[in-house]
Amino acid sequence: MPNAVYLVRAALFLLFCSVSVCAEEKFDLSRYSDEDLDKLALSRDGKLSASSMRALERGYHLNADWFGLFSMGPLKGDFAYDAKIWRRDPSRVLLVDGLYYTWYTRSTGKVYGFNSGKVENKVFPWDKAEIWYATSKDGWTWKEEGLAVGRGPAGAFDDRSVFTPEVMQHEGKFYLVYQAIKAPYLLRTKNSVAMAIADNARGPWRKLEQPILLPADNGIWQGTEDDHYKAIKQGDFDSHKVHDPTLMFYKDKFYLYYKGERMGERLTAGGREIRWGVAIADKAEGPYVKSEYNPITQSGHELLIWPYQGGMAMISTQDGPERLTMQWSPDGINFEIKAYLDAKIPHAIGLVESLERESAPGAALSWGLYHQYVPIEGKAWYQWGNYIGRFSFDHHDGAK
Ligand code: AAL
Repeated sequence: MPNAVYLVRAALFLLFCSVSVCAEEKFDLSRYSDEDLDKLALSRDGKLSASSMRALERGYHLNADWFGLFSMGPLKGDFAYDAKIWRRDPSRVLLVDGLYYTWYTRSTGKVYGFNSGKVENKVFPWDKAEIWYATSKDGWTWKEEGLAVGRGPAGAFDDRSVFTPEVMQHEGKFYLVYQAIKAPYLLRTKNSVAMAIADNARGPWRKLEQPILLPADNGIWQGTEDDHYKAIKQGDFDSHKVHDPTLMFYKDKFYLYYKGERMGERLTAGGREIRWGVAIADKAEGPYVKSEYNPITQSGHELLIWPYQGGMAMISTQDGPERLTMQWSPDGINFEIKAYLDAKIPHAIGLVESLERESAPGAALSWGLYHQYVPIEGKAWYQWGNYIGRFSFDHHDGAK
């Protein structure tokens, strides 16, 4: 009876094979060419270590053109470092009538952190903040132009802070999407994503009356103490925060990518459990429907995603097991790792929309904006200075 023979063989296999030997026996080497093996310094006759099998499966010898290195430096004019003003989280850079524009979080005043004893005290550089914009003729010297979107009146969903903007120019209109917080700003406070629309890059901006995206409402806090690590039920990946909104017109729909944070946050093999999601709408103003595939990543921090070759390329900068990777997806949802990047990735990158981006995976990153922390001795990281700088990304030629 073939079935009985099969069962006996399977039982013997399970009894006597160590994990790695079994994996090696099951591994289908015929799927790989001599060239694949040679590039990974492997031979068809030799034994395969677990690492070698992983290298073949993940294609470590492929996609060298996706690898590159970032360089970063300061800017001039109003973006030169000012210890009294926090400027951070720059949006994409738009080229409008020969002038570069960017929008960013701007705030002033002492930062206390949480539990300072007074709920009015500013907790982070992005607390009690506004969205301002600046322009530049050459991308190096920037002029701060003024307020784009301010906080709402007391009682409104955005009365405490508006920050971390991203911009989209589409069919003659400008759309700002940004994070909003209603007072008080505590550790357990949830935030929302809001939108403002303008006919001109210089405004005026018309805010939508209601947020376009909210955290999932299916987690349960444990107890009443203001501790965001304590939850009876964690809920969805975005049950606590919806951050870093990034809006794109893609496949005739509006894709709102974002970072989710979860109630009762725990650790993964890559550190903090941070994931990205996407919500999709037929119209720019919404309604936005969260994708059934969410979370679409198991990693990442500030959103960094751009259209490439009919799909979407992205960089997962920090947090999670796939941190420091460049990935690509044919449909904006199902991403595969293409390259493993160097740890020196700029924070909160704002891409330049006018760059040619199809010639190479990193072409969209030729230059752009980011924010830099300026450490101050004896102070916590959230009290350090912030300024907006400029980065470039260069394909790394191993022969050099
Ligand atoms: C950043 C971003 C969002 C967060 C805060 C400001 O790294 O993820 O913008 O809210 O930190």
